[in-house]
Amino acid sequence: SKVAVIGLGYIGLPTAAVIASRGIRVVGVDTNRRVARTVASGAIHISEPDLDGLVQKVVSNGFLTATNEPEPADIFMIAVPTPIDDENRPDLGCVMAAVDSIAGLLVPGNLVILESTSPVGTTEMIAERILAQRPDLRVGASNGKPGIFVAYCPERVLPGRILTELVSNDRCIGGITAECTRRAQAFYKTFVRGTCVATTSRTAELVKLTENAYRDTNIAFANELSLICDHYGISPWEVIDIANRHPRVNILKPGPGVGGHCIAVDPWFIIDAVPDLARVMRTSRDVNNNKTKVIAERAIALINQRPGASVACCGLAFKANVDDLRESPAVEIAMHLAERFGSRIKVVEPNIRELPRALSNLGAEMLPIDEALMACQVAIVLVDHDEFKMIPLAGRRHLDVIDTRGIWQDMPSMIPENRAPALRK
Ligand code: SAJ
Repeated sequence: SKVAVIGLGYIGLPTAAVIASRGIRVVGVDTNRRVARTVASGAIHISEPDLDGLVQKVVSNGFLTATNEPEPADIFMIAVPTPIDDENRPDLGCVMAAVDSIAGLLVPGNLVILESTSPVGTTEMIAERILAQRPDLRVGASNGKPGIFVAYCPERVLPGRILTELVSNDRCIGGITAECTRRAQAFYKTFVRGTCVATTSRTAELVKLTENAYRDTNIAFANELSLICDHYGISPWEVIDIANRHPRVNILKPGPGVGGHCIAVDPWFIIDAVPDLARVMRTSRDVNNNKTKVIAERAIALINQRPGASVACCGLAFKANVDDLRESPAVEIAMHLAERFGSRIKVVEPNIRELPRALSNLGAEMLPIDEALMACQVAIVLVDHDEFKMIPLAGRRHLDVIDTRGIWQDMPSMIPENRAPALRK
């Protein structure tokens, strides 16, 4: 059989490569010509451990090809972005465009799978959209004759561990009909080692949103707690460490806010649909966004107390040990600081080669961690990269630190975010 994967991003490309590595013919489709060309040449345009080698292998042995235009296949997987707009409403434009691009190619027996994070009801909407363009088709099977099969199967891999989690994670698979589910399940079992749990498309859609909303809410609890600790002048790291020794307590880590394109986005797909019911989720979004503002304000207040001091901004990525700057609270905070303090801001981000233009235009420059800590009098830790955790801190007593990730708790001169004297009311 042949699989067409529509969208060659962080999910589509690794998925296409893993399926191709099982000896199944895969065509990757991306409307971005540069992306399609890059993949077709056996190279990759995103950074993810071990993906380069895998793509090179499956392209050179012919199991993975890439192009701009969808072509006939047995199975179509849609893995395109579903962002939110300025009003926090889901933007399904890419999904609908992908559906329209394949509708004309479908023949009875084809399986269409949506992987993109989507509001409840989207998969049913897709099926209706296809049937509106193709009145000759039906969904499911009747009297032994197949129509097309439509199912939802959300991705749930963690960036940085995608190739491992793609195979080992349990999957949740929800078809429009039971036969749709069964067919999609049979397909996923060819490359997933985790359990492929069968359900309905609407349940699968809500499961995906629930997972990320749950994490967002739990991080919000930690972020709220960090401000409460701050009020009392108590270390949040110590409170969490001790509280987590309780067998039924497991508090996540506070930080400078929640970034990435999933956890900070997906709860809105629920909140937008049922605003009156999603009250904790809504508040969690506000709490996490507010944490970013609070950190920016505190950093500005501290830097204002050190006229002329250079400031090491440690980390830009949205989380540890990745190069992904999308929706990163660290970038937002660094931008605020660079807008005010220009060339006094020294950015440290070991995972990227060049500073984003917006920051360099404001006069900020990039330094390696050791040089930055030597040259600066103030350090703002925004990401818990391994490189930062490993840096020896002895002899750096001159530094005033706001450590939003709690990686330098042992540092003698540290001003934990909850104890910055300048900021105590
Ligand atoms: N964060 C904290 N404190 C924590 C944990 C995370 O502040 O204790 C922050 C991170 O720094 C980051 C953000 O939250 O800014 C999100 O990071 P993450 O590692 O929790 O998640 P993502 O966005 O990399 O991936 C998530 C995962 N979802 C869950 O863990 C429920 C992943 O499994 C999903 O596949 C992915 O979203 C997605 O694509 O939906």
